[in-house]
Amino acid sequence: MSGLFVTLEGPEGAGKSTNREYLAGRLRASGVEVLLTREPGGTPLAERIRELLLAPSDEPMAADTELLLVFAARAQHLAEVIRPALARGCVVLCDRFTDATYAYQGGGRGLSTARIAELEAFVQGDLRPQLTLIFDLPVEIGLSRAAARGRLDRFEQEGRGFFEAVRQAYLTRAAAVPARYRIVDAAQPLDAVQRALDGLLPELLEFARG
Ligand code: T5A
Repeated sequence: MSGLFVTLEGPEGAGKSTNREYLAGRLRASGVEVLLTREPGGTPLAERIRELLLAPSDEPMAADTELLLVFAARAQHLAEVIRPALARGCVVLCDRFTDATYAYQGGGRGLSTARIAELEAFVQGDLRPQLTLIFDLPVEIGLSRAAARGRLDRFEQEGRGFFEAVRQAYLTRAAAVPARYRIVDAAQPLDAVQRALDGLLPELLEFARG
């Protein structure tokens, strides 16, 4: 594979969706072919799995069911979108990937990291993002941004302790493998966040051009 696989991560309301277009635009302006996608989702079938995952329901979803649905969507996304785009040499910019599974299903739900790693190896083989930007911010700021948008999805209805564990899991992963992660202070005003992304651009372009 000759492309570059970059993922955007962070807790709820961190600004990933707001900033992914910005980053894609900056990369495209520099002559790079970018494929912008997201998880869970990214293909029609995986988007249907996303609906199952996000819709509040009277029947509680077992944590293992949630984990398997996340990886089922990922298998489809990898087969239909991510692997072909990387093979074409694109920069794949993906809003959430398996770090979110370690953070939400591992940190938030308390599922075993070893179990997640088994599924990661099964579904992805040795494919991992080359670079991951973590949009980090205090939980209460992210939740109030998410709440301001209106109706909460199934994850957003979790309590503060869940999101503190999610945030901590992200930061722990970043600290363990600092070469792969860049932390962006997402609590800043949007223009400051975008200046920080501009600062990462030369490095991203260097990665993309090999
Ligand atoms: N999930 C996902 C798992 O549990 N396991 C997995 O393996 C995967 C892949 C996805 C859910 O699925 C879970 C995690 C998630 O809960 P989603 O809707 O994609 O659902 O959830 P998020 O990715 O969290 O999307 P959000 O929209 O909540 O967060 P974003 O994208 O980080 O935030 P964004 O850009 O929508 O911004 C939120 C609001 O804040 C404002 C924006 O205008 C917007 O209104 N904003 C700012 N305001 C002030 N200052 C800034 N700097 C701002 N940046 C954005």
